[in-house]
Amino acid sequence: MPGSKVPMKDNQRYNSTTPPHELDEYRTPTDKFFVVHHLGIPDMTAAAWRLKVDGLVHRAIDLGLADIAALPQVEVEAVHECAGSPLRPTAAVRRVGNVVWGGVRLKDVLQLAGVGGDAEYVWARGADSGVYPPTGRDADSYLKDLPLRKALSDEVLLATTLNGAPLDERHGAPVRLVVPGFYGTNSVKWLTELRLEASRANGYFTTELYNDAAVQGGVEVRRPVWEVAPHSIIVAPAARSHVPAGPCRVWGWAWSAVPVQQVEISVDAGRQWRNAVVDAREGWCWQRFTFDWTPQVSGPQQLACRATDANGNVQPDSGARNHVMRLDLTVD
Ligand SMILES: Nc1nc2c(c(=O)[nH]1)N[C@H]1C(S)=C(S)[C@@H](COP(=O)(O)O)O[C@H]1N2
Ligand SMILES: [Mo]
Repeated sequence: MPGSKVPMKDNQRYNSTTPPHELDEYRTPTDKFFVVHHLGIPDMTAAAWRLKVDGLVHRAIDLGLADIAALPQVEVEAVHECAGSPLRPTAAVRRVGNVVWGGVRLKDVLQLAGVGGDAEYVWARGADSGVYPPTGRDADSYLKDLPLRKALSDEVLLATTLNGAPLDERHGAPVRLVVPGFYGTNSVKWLTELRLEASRANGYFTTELYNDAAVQGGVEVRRPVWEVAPHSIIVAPAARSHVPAGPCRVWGWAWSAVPVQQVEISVDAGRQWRNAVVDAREGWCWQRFTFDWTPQVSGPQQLACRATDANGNVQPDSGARNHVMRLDLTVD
């Protein structure tokens, strides 16, 4: 509500990461699903929750949970990946999970207000506020933006459930945005406002942080951290494990904003690469890959995996949030 700021329950910046070898189920159970918040957790109660839809709309509206419950309810299973620290965009944290979200389509909510002809972006605001500890900057809310075309896509939800249970407060209860195909940072938790605008939001977490420097035609450009780049992780064998000599099944998960078409495995520290078998993508989920390996020598070995997506984008070797994962183990 304008002017009435939601108090914070705690001001603790928080993140948790599940190691790849524990992500051994197609659907990540909620207790193994990572959590990230930059400013802490706001003190939101379901009864008091309101969502404003305003800006370039035909009529500004204000919704409560009963209005959300009255819209068609849908589920989307999707991979959810954190882009990592916005201050270290080239570090790979591999903070990821594959979960089922339930709720309503963002487009159905926007249509209640009517999208104005000049609207190009949807700004999404969370109720959390306060200091972002790594830089000391005071943020008066967590504000992100989406291109309107993505916002109107069927897979983008205002979620009220996670893995079939009511969303818990750490994951953004009572209502959060979920943007399959885009990095987790865009999936605003504790959502309180959707605003249609002709330009990008000028928030700290939109146009200052979370923009990658890139060079395009010799000119330096800044690219919003939106679409997920191809990525893959080895689930088994685990890093630093000992595997017996003899046949060994190497397997893991691969994903990207578009389907992954190839995963290659190296068992010799990146000198040679061979194709793994990759399952087809279902919806917005990650894809399983498997590779049968019979080690030829015993002792320390290094495995690596590398995904290529349907647009031909391939994981870089180093220096990116999605750079190739390498894993050391010992063959006994
Ligand atoms: N309101 C709000 N939404 C937020 C954040 C936040 O700090 N505040 N963190 C974002 C980041 S960086 C990620 S990766 C995801 C994490 O979602 P999860 O904790 O449900 O896994 O939430 C995003 N949404
Ligand atoms: Mo994140």
